[in-house]
Amino acid sequence: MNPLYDRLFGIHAGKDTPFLHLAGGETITHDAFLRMAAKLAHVLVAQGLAPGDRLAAQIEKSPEALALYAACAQAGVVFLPLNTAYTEGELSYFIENSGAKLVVGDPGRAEDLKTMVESLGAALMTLGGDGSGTLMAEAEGQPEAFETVARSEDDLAAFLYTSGTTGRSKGAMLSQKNLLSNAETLLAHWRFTAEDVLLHALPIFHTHGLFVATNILLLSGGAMIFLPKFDLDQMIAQMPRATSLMGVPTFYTRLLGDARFDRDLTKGMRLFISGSAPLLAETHVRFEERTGHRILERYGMTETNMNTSNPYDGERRAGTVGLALPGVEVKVCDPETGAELPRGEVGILEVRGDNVFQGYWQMPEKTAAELRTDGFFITGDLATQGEDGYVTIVGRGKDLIISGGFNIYPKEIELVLDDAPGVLESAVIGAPHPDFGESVIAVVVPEAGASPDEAALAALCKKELARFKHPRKFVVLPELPRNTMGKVQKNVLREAYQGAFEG
Ligand code: MLC
Ligand code: AMP
Repeated sequence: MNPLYDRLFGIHAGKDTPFLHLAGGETITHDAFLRMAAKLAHVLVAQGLAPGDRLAAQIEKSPEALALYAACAQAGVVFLPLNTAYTEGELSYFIENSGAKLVVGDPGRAEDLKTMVESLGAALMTLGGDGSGTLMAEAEGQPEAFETVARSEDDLAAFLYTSGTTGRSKGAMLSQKNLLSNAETLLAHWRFTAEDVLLHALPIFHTHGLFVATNILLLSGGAMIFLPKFDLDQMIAQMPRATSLMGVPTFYTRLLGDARFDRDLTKGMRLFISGSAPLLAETHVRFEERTGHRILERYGMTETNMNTSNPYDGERRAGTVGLALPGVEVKVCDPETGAELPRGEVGILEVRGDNVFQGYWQMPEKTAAELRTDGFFITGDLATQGEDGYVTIVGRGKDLIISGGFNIYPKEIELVLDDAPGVLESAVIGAPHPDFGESVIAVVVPEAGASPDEAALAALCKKELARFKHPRKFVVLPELPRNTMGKVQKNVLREAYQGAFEG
């Protein structure tokens, strides 16, 4: 028995129904997908991977990349997908920290990665967005069936790294039960069936695109229009073939920015879901005016999968993230004492359920700081819950910027800038951005007599940090605003620069 593989994948063996529709017109059936995954599972075993070993993948989105996820499930290997934007330095941390035995990277970066990967005791294979590279070459002669490795619901299925306020990324350990329970809840809640065709334009290295979108469609037996990334023209072209879309708010503001996106184009759609970042109430309203559809907003995290959702049938209330999902408990607590607050008061949201992760890999102190012994996870999000149960996220208790659905922890950028020549200290903040929701501003204080060069700071960020984390604006100040305790007042900076990306 291997619940994750059996329930998501194995049930489709022999089915010649469509699973993936590709932009070029090709369709991959459920059965063909499983046969590809089985071949890959043989490759993993041939590489010496045993159940519980980690496989790190930094690869472009493709059917083969998704089949690698299925292969890991079938072989009992822990899947660790990584953002394709990560630099070599960022990547080496994840490989070392996770103890990954096999790394699958892009063929174009193989030369650069090989030495680093091997020095960390791992092996490197390659997979390109077009299926090129050593992984599929090795899979070529392998059998199309693989004896599924027995696993239990409590075994780990995936690691997803999430950054933290100290700047060190933590590997969130997700069990089979975490993934399956949430997928089953969401399938029922959002009424997915084998008739559904999901327009899939999210990356598959995060919770949203991999677990929320893919796992639900696998469970339902439906199909996905599998686009390599969000491309406005492709979205418009493919929408008439789809029944549903899951996206970050940037998807919806970009669609609304195009006059072709209207009631007629969306008439075959039954559901638009938004999450990963706050959807402006204004976007919700404009969307309904334009299309007649009300976006269904939900709220989740890497550590917890999905926690709350607006209802399918009831009121989808703009500006809220809806109600606790069945099987998930939520409460709003005092940040200092942890005591539950009365309804309507603002506090830190805590959540509990089968969806909540198993802890951070080899970081017991960080796990203890965020995951209570009674099972409640401290999300770090500031929220209120109304008498009727609707939850509204009103801010963040954690120093976090969310740009286009990607999380950016200011500390990581500050650590890079503070090391730059001529920089005394820095403070990184987020400011509203019309396309990405929020974007990054770096406030830099020079050392006495120094005048740091913006181009040099930008170049340093480029070397050290993934593109989406790069500050889009630098500000030089003689000193940072501080309170009487000496703590940097980021709220003062946020207020001062809140219009930086407007107009
Ligand atoms: C790309 N860039 C970004 C960016 N995405 N910069 C900041 N923030 C982002 N999110 C960079 C590009 O590298 C490019 O650099 C420049 O910005 C402009 O790129 P673009 O072509 O406009 O961007 P695009 O490739 O279209 O990507 C935008 C996007 C994408 C919003 C479609 O970022 C995306 O798919 N985001 C989804 C993220 C996601 O899945 N989050 C879920 C996390 S799970 P240059 O050098 O060309 O200027 C989670 C839990 C939950 O949060 O609840 O779901
Ligand atoms: P991640 O660590 O990438 O999983 O991001 C999780 C964070 O995204 C949460 O802690 C929230 O701050 C934010 N988030 C996710 N969904 C929503 C939403 N619908 N509204 C507001 N914030 C959200």
